[in-house]
Amino acid sequence: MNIEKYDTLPADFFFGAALSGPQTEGMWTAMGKQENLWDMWSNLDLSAFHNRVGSYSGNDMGSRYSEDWQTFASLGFTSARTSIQWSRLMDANGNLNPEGAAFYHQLFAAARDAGVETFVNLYHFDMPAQLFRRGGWESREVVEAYAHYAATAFAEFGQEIEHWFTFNEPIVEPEQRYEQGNWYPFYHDFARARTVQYHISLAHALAVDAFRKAKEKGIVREDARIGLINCFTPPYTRENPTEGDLEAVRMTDGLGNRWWLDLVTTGTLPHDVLDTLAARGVELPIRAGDEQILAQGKVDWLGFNYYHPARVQAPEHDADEYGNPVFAQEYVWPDAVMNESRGWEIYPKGVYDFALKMTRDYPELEWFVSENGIGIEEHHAERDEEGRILDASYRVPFVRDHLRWIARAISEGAKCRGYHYWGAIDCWSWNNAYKNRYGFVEVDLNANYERRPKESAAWIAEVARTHHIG
Ligand code: BGP
Repeated sequence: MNIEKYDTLPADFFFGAALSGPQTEGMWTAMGKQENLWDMWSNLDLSAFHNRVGSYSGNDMGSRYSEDWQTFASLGFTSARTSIQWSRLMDANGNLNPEGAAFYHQLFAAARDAGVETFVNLYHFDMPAQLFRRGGWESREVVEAYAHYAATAFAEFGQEIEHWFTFNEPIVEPEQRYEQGNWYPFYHDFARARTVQYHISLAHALAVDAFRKAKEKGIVREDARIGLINCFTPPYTRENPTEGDLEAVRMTDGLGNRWWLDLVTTGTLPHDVLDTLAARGVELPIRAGDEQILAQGKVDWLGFNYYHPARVQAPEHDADEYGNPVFAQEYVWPDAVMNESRGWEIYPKGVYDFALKMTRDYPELEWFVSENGIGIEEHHAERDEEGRILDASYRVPFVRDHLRWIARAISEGAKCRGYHYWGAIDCWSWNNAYKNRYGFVEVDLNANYERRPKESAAWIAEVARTHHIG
């Protein structure tokens, strides 16, 4: 496959950065911010975080945002997506926190001054702690609270922001917190995870509904659009698969990908997945009227975060040690190229395969690559005489290969409009904290978060300006 010949992206293709409030802002108790789940976990057990760097730090963007927006502009980026922190915008009574609102007005204004458009996401794994104590995403009351928060954000920033997103990666909290027990509160409960997934779907749809109503009333701009962002994993299995392998692909794809794609294009959830869940005794908390709520979930466009594929096969056991149903197990592909720092497979063709799947199955859907990037341990990184991190040997091929496959997908009809790089300036990565660095720009934790371009920065700036994938 001669992928090198796909070396140009369309003139109107946009480049930008992806980031989130909890991973960048810091200032975790300032401006009336309430505790969120990350602060709560950091307070409970700092040793769970790499080098004991808890949620408090962000990457100091809260005080350096003017500099950071200018840095994005200097990389040739015309947009950047961050998130509003629910725990900063709203107070403990569910009312607007004016100090939090003022912070975001300043943040967005500084982006405009730098010539960067802010895309705003409303939720990035950051449940306010007091709402978690009241049931979190397992509770309808919290779903309603989210819808109220979303409507408040539309009212406050509706004239400033054109691009809105309800959720980042809504599949991640069900998996990490409720099913796989990796993140606080460490549950291993498949059924609770699906309840959370279902409630987040309702919350998404209620927020879209609030957005449409706000638009009708002129509360949000006429040109405003709303979308959802998810980490879609193109699913693969072994060559010459058994029926069981194909079934593993169906459910992996169904729960992680089609669930959200169907929701945002048709306002429904995939019937085959719901049927299989019911057949395995997994009950969703469905109430009368929910169908009408979900029907509001259709979006204007979609964000596709792409890091790695899913390689699965038929499971050896159909239940795990906790009694949860198991639909698939990992298939170790012998040819896989791994990012050893993160434990994720590097497979640039996956973005193309999934793009063509969307083009085929959801032909009207417009989308962009809303996150992609490579996080490498740079603790002992090689540096040049000026102290610049020499990262081009791995970061450039990673981004270049993904961009080429995107260019090819576009040439075959994919409605992909742009590319946002994750963590363009190094940031805090949840419990990995600063272990793996994604940035074109280094954040020096030993020098008060000082920023310094890495070797790859000049390369991406050139690509973003010329649209030539050199
Ligand atoms: C995505 C999240 C981001 C970001 C990124 C990199 O799943 O949306 O918040 O963190 O992955 O992953 P990590 O930070 O775990 O290395």
